[in-house]
Amino acid sequence: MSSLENNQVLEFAQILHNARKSAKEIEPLSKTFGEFSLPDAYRIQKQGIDLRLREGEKIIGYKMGLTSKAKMEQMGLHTPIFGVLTQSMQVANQDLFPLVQKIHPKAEPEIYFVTNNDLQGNISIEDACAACKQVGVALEILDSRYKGFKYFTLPDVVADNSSSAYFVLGDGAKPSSNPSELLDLKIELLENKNVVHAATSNAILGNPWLSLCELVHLLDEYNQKLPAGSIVLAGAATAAIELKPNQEIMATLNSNARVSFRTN
Ligand code: OOG
Ligand code: MG
Repeated sequence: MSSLENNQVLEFAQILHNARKSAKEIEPLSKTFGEFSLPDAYRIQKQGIDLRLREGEKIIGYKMGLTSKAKMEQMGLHTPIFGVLTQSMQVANQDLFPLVQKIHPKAEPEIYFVTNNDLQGNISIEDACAACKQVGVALEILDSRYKGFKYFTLPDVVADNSSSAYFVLGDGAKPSSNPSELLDLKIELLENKNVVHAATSNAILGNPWLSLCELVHLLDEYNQKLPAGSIVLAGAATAAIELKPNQEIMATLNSNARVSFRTN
Protein backbone atom coordinates (compact mmCIF):
# COMPACT_ATOMS: atom_id res chain seq x y z
CA MET A 1 0.00 0.00 0.00
CA SER A 2 1.59 3.31 -1.03
CA SER A 3 1.44 6.12 1.49
CA LEU A 4 -0.97 9.02 1.10
CA GLU A 5 0.11 12.39 -0.26
CA ASN A 6 0.16 15.24 2.28
CA ASN A 7 -2.80 16.95 0.60
CA GLN A 8 -4.89 13.76 0.91
CA VAL A 9 -3.99 13.47 4.59
CA LEU A 10 -5.15 17.05 5.10
CA GLU A 11 -8.33 16.47 3.09
CA PHE A 12 -9.27 13.38 5.15
CA ALA A 13 -8.55 15.24 8.40
CA GLN A 14 -10.75 18.13 7.25
CA ILE A 15 -13.62 15.76 6.33
CA LEU A 16 -13.55 14.22 9.83
CA HIS A 17 -13.17 17.65 11.45
CA ASN A 18 -16.27 18.91 9.61
CA ALA A 19 -18.25 15.76 10.47
CA ARG A 20 -17.45 16.25 14.16
CA LYS A 21 -18.27 19.96 14.18
CA SER A 22 -21.53 19.57 12.28
CA ALA A 23 -22.42 16.31 14.12
CA LYS A 24 -23.11 14.62 10.75
CA GLU A 25 -21.92 11.05 10.35
CA ILE A 26 -19.96 10.05 7.25
CA GLU A 27 -19.08 6.83 5.45
CA PRO A 28 -15.79 5.30 6.62
CA LEU A 29 -12.91 6.97 4.75
CA SER A 30 -11.64 3.59 3.53
CA LYS A 31 -15.04 2.87 1.96
CA THR A 32 -15.14 6.17 0.08
CA PHE A 33 -11.47 6.54 -0.83
CA GLY A 34 -9.98 3.04 -0.55
CA GLU A 35 -7.85 1.50 2.17
CA PHE A 36 -4.92 3.34 3.73
CA SER A 37 -2.21 2.23 6.15
CA LEU A 38 -2.03 2.56 9.94
CA PRO A 39 0.91 5.04 9.80
CA ASP A 40 -1.18 7.17 7.39
CA ALA A 41 -4.10 6.94 9.82
CA TYR A 42 -1.91 8.42 12.57
CA ARG A 43 -0.86 11.18 10.13
CA ILE A 44 -4.56 11.98 9.52
CA GLN A 45 -5.21 11.92 13.30
CA LYS A 46 -2.32 14.36 13.85
CA GLN A 47 -3.57 16.72 11.13
CA GLY A 48 -7.02 16.63 12.71
CA ILE A 49 -5.53 17.56 16.08
CA ASP A 50 -3.54 20.36 14.41
CA LEU A 51 -6.84 21.74 13.06
CA ARG A 52 -8.19 21.78 16.63
CA LEU A 53 -5.02 23.39 18.01
CA ARG A 54 -5.39 26.14 15.41
CA GLU A 55 -8.85 26.79 16.85
CA GLY A 56 -7.30 27.30 20.29
CA GLU A 57 -7.51 23.82 21.83
CA LYS A 58 -4.56 22.44 23.84
CA ILE A 59 -3.35 18.83 24.11
CA ILE A 60 -3.67 17.61 27.71
CA GLY A 61 -3.28 13.85 27.29
CA TYR A 62 -3.91 10.66 25.38
CA LYS A 63 -6.36 7.78 25.38
CA MET A 64 -5.62 4.17 24.72
CA GLY A 65 -8.26 2.10 22.96
CA LEU A 66 -8.91 -1.58 22.34
CA THR A 67 -6.90 -2.71 25.36
CA SER A 68 -9.49 -5.20 26.65
CA LYS A 69 -11.09 -8.26 25.10
CA ALA A 70 -14.58 -6.82 25.75
CA LYS A 71 -13.81 -3.74 23.65
CA MET A 72 -11.95 -5.68 20.96
CA GLU A 73 -14.96 -7.94 20.56
CA GLN A 74 -17.50 -5.08 20.64
CA MET A 75 -15.65 -3.29 17.83
CA GLY A 76 -14.34 -6.37 15.97
CA LEU A 77 -10.79 -4.94 16.00
CA HIS A 78 -7.90 -6.43 17.92
CA THR A 79 -4.95 -4.04 18.15
CA PRO A 80 -4.41 -1.38 20.84
CA ILE A 81 -4.52 2.16 19.45
CA PHE A 82 -4.22 5.68 20.81
CA GLY A 83 -5.94 9.03 20.41
CA VAL A 84 -5.29 12.56 21.66
CA LEU A 85 -7.21 14.41 24.39
CA THR A 86 -7.60 18.19 24.40
CA GLN A 87 -8.84 20.44 27.17
CA SER A 88 -12.13 21.06 25.37
CA MET A 89 -12.99 17.34 25.63
CA GLN A 90 -12.98 17.36 29.43
CA VAL A 91 -16.33 17.33 31.24
CA ALA A 92 -16.36 18.02 35.00
CA ASN A 93 -17.21 15.15 37.34
CA GLN A 94 -20.97 14.96 38.12
CA ASP A 95 -21.75 17.54 35.45
CA LEU A 96 -24.54 17.62 32.90
CA PHE A 97 -23.50 16.32 29.47
CA PRO A 98 -25.92 17.73 26.85
CA LEU A 99 -26.72 15.29 24.04
CA VAL A 100 -27.31 18.09 21.54
CA GLN A 101 -24.79 18.24 18.64
CA LYS A 102 -23.52 14.70 19.27
CA ILE A 103 -23.80 11.92 16.66
CA HIS A 104 -24.25 8.64 18.57
CA PRO A 105 -22.35 8.98 21.85
CA LYS A 106 -21.50 6.01 24.09
CA ALA A 107 -19.90 5.85 27.53
CA GLU A 108 -17.41 3.37 28.97
CA PRO A 109 -15.55 2.96 32.26
CA GLU A 110 -11.83 3.64 32.30
CA ILE A 111 -8.82 3.96 34.60
CA TYR A 112 -6.83 7.17 34.21
CA PHE A 113 -3.27 8.18 35.05
CA VAL A 114 -1.67 11.60 35.44
CA THR A 115 2.07 11.55 34.78
CA ASN A 116 4.75 13.39 36.69
CA ASN A 117 7.73 12.95 34.34
CA ASP A 118 8.33 12.79 30.61
CA LEU A 119 8.17 9.18 29.41
CA GLN A 120 9.74 7.80 26.27
CA GLY A 121 10.64 4.52 24.58
CA ASN A 122 10.35 1.08 26.12
CA ILE A 123 9.40 1.49 29.76
CA SER A 124 8.61 -1.12 32.40
CA ILE A 125 5.55 -1.37 34.62
CA GLU A 126 7.72 -0.09 37.50
CA ASP A 127 8.84 2.94 35.43
CA ALA A 128 5.20 3.69 34.56
CA CYS A 129 4.09 3.41 38.19
CA ALA A 130 6.96 5.59 39.47
CA ALA A 131 6.17 8.28 36.90
CA CYS A 132 2.53 8.86 37.89
CA LYS A 133 1.20 11.29 40.46
CA GLN A 134 -2.38 10.13 40.23
CA VAL A 135 -4.47 7.13 39.23
CA GLY A 136 -8.24 6.97 39.35
CA VAL A 137 -11.55 6.17 37.71
CA ALA A 138 -12.81 7.91 34.57
CA LEU A 139 -15.60 7.74 32.03
CA GLU A 140 -14.87 8.13 28.37
CA ILE A 141 -17.61 9.42 26.08
CA LEU A 142 -16.96 8.13 22.59
CA ASP A 143 -18.59 9.48 19.46
CA SER A 144 -17.49 7.97 16.18
CA ARG A 145 -17.86 10.19 13.16
CA TYR A 146 -18.69 7.09 11.09
CA LYS A 147 -22.18 5.91 10.16
CA GLY A 148 -23.82 3.73 12.77
CA PHE A 149 -20.64 3.71 14.91
CA LYS A 150 -19.48 0.65 13.02
CA TYR A 151 -18.09 -0.83 9.87
CA PHE A 152 -14.61 0.53 10.01
CA THR A 153 -11.08 -0.70 9.63
CA LEU A 154 -8.44 -0.04 12.27
CA PRO A 155 -6.95 2.84 10.18
CA ASP A 156 -10.45 4.39 9.88
CA VAL A 157 -10.90 4.55 13.64
CA VAL A 158 -7.35 5.78 14.27
CA ALA A 159 -7.82 8.56 11.71
CA ASP A 160 -10.98 9.51 13.62
CA ASN A 161 -8.88 10.13 16.77
CA SER A 162 -9.86 6.65 17.97
CA SER A 163 -13.52 7.70 18.37
CA SER A 164 -12.67 10.09 21.20
CA ALA A 165 -15.11 12.85 22.03
CA TYR A 166 -15.21 13.69 25.76
CA PHE A 167 -13.99 12.32 29.08
CA VAL A 168 -14.68 12.79 32.78
CA LEU A 169 -12.08 12.25 35.51
CA GLY A 170 -13.29 11.04 38.88
CA ASP A 171 -11.83 10.10 42.23
CA GLY A 172 -8.12 9.34 42.21
CA ALA A 173 -5.11 8.99 44.48
CA LYS A 174 -1.34 8.82 44.28
CA PRO A 175 -0.35 5.26 43.29
CA SER A 176 1.81 3.21 45.64
CA SER A 177 5.16 2.03 44.27
CA ASN A 178 3.75 -1.49 43.88
CA PRO A 179 2.42 -2.07 40.33
CA SER A 180 0.26 -4.96 41.59
CA GLU A 181 -1.91 -2.39 43.37
CA LEU A 182 -4.01 -2.08 40.20
CA LEU A 183 -4.70 -5.82 39.88
CA ASP A 184 -8.07 -7.43 40.66
CA LEU A 185 -9.96 -4.17 41.16
CA LYS A 186 -13.65 -4.28 40.36
CA ILE A 187 -14.77 -1.84 37.64
CA GLU A 188 -18.49 -1.23 37.18
CA LEU A 189 -20.53 0.82 34.73
CA LEU A 190 -23.91 1.93 36.08
CA GLU A 191 -26.89 3.46 34.32
CA ASN A 192 -29.40 5.07 36.68
CA LYS A 193 -27.84 3.16 39.60
CA ASN A 194 -28.09 -0.25 37.87
CA VAL A 195 -24.91 -2.09 36.97
CA VAL A 196 -24.87 -2.67 33.21
CA HIS A 197 -21.30 -3.94 32.76
CA ALA A 198 -18.63 -5.12 35.18
CA ALA A 199 -15.07 -6.37 34.84
CA THR A 200 -11.85 -6.48 36.81
CA SER A 201 -8.94 -4.18 36.12
CA ASN A 202 -6.94 -7.17 34.82
CA ALA A 203 -9.16 -6.98 31.72
CA ILE A 204 -6.95 -4.06 30.62
CA LEU A 205 -3.97 -5.84 29.03
CA GLY A 206 -3.54 -8.02 32.14
CA ASN A 207 -2.52 -4.98 34.23
CA PRO A 208 -3.64 -1.36 33.50
CA TRP A 209 -0.05 -0.12 33.89
CA LEU A 210 0.77 -2.06 30.71
CA SER A 211 -1.59 0.25 28.84
CA LEU A 212 0.56 3.24 29.83
CA CYS A 213 3.70 1.30 28.78
CA GLU A 214 2.04 0.47 25.43
CA LEU A 215 1.06 4.12 24.86
CA VAL A 216 4.64 5.28 25.47
CA HIS A 217 5.87 2.56 23.12
CA LEU A 218 3.36 3.51 20.38
CA LEU A 219 4.18 7.22 20.72
CA ASP A 220 7.86 6.34 20.34
CA GLU A 221 7.08 4.52 17.09
CA TYR A 222 5.74 7.85 15.83
CA ASN A 223 8.75 9.77 17.23
CA GLN A 224 6.90 11.31 20.13
CA LYS A 225 7.29 11.23 23.89
CA LEU A 226 4.63 11.46 26.58
CA PRO A 227 5.09 14.83 28.32
CA ALA A 228 4.99 15.21 32.11
CA GLY A 229 1.54 16.20 33.36
CA SER A 230 -0.33 14.18 30.71
CA ILE A 231 -3.69 12.60 31.44
CA VAL A 232 -3.87 9.04 30.08
CA LEU A 233 -7.01 6.90 29.72
CA ALA A 234 -6.02 3.23 29.85
CA GLY A 235 -8.89 1.93 27.68
CA ALA A 236 -12.24 0.56 28.73
CA ALA A 237 -12.44 -2.64 30.74
CA THR A 238 -15.99 -3.36 29.54
CA ALA A 239 -18.08 -2.68 26.44
CA ALA A 240 -19.60 0.81 26.07
CA ILE A 241 -23.29 1.74 26.41
CA GLU A 242 -25.29 4.13 24.26
CA LEU A 243 -26.23 7.48 25.74
CA LYS A 244 -29.88 8.48 25.86
CA PRO A 245 -31.75 11.36 27.51
CA ASN A 246 -32.14 11.44 31.29
CA GLN A 247 -29.42 9.02 32.25
CA GLU A 248 -27.06 9.15 35.16
CA ILE A 249 -23.94 7.31 34.04
CA MET A 250 -21.48 6.28 36.72
CA ALA A 251 -18.29 4.23 36.86
CA THR A 252 -16.84 2.84 40.06
CA LEU A 253 -13.41 1.41 40.80
CA ASN A 254 -13.08 -0.96 43.73
CA SER A 255 -16.62 0.11 44.80
CA ASN A 256 -15.45 3.35 46.44
CA ALA A 257 -13.87 5.57 43.76
CA ARG A 258 -16.51 7.05 41.46
CA VAL A 259 -17.12 9.29 38.53
CA SER A 260 -20.41 10.28 36.92
CA PHE A 261 -22.30 12.58 34.58
CA ARG A 262 -25.93 13.15 33.61
CA THR A 263 -27.53 13.50 30.19
CA ASN A 264 -30.54 15.69 29.41
C1 OOG B 1 -12.61 2.73 19.54
C2 OOG B 1 -12.04 3.32 20.79
C3 OOG B 1 -11.82 2.27 21.85
C4 OOG B 1 -11.41 1.86 24.32
O1 OOG B 1 -11.41 2.29 25.48
O2 OOG B 1 -11.21 0.67 24.06
C5 OOG B 1 -11.67 2.83 23.21
C6 OOG B 1 -14.11 2.60 19.60
O3 OOG B 1 -14.65 1.93 20.49
O4 OOG B 1 -14.74 3.16 18.70
O5 OOG B 1 -11.76 3.98 23.51
MG1 MG C 1 -12.11 4.26 25.68
